[in-house]
Amino acid sequence: MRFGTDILRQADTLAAFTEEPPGVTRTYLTPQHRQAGDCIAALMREAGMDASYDALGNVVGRYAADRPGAPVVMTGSHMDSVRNAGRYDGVFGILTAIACVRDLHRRGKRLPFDFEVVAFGDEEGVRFGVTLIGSKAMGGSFDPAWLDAKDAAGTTLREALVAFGGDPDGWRALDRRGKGVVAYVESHIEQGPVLLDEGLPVGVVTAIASGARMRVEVTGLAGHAGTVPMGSRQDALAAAAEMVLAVERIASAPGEGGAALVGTVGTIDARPGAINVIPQVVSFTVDVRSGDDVARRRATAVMRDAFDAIATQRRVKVASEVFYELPAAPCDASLQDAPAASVARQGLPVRRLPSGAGHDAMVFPPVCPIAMLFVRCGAGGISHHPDETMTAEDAEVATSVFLDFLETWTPPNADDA
Ligand code: HGY
Ligand code: MN
Ligand code: MN
Repeated sequence: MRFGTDILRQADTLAAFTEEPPGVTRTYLTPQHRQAGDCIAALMREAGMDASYDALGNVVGRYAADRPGAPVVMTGSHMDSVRNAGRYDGVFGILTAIACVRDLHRRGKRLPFDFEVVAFGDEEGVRFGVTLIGSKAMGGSFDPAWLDAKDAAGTTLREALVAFGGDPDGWRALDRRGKGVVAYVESHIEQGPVLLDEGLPVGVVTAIASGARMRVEVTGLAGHAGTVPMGSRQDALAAAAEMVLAVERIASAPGEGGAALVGTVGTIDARPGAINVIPQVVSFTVDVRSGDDVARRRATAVMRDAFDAIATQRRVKVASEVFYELPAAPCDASLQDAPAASVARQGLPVRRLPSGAGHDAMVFPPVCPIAMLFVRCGAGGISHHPDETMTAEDAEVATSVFLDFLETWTPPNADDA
């Protein structure tokens, strides 16, 4: 195998850079971020690329074109993870691209474009609650207010960037709009069961689902668990529990125009957090997705109305804030056709499918057309879980497809950029 075995071995190496062994937890601007970034930069250099960290801790590898003044094609994915993650989410998109460059370099081949591979430092948003930090800076949507976001220890993003050796004010220079980038194409594990169920190793993404994230805080009244009668309680956790079920109920029904929805309460915290005290303040988060922006916005509004009604009925207070919202990102139809043709040249059926997961690609439309390639996940398609898995054979196929795309696609006139 030219690529697959090496890619999985490299993913195993990166998985060891974790804050919470034996699982994979690698968050932004941590020592583990540095370990993974250094390892990826070394792989890039060994493959024949220049590689360096940018101001925000992304690792950027460049494989120069066969001519000066060539347009730029970008790819990449994220090197950070969720808590207790799998080892291929994000990482596969970085390693498959480096494998392509290594093969080109070995053959002494250059492309008609500068090829940039980016290992983004923060896509998941676990540490500071802000997601897609590196890709948003490159896509022109970085918000400097994020520099004051704090992690659980009270460290601001600005402080963490300085400690990491980054430059909190360097985000402006990362904006790639109008800088000759003509395509962004990302490879990623599917993180779902579609390709697995249909017996296909790869797929071509049609669009990336829109997402919104809410913070909700419910305030009731603490009291003695043994003496406060049930009928007179203002139990913040019981109210929050009813709100969590409302999220599930609303997201389970078809959205506006029948659009599919998903809704998740991933974190919840009850205070004061004693076994014999009625909870007074409960905070939880809601993640709402749909391929349709209108349906997602409508469902979010219906959820917030439900929270208000439940709070009134239970004599507690509720405050909800949408702190993150990203529109659905359609992949560029003509650009998509190029990797699709590469799939067909491998003798495989071309399966086009949407992505329910968010990806760095979704913030690049202001820079250039985007396309994505999916590779099959095993174990029922599970992801964001240690059981996330893929095979070396599928890594081989996906990398061969990506390499074929790189060697056959001719960028539009650079003036279009
Ligand atoms: O949440 C997502 O869809 C991605 O894993 N950040
Ligand atoms: Mn993820
Ligand atoms: Mn991902």
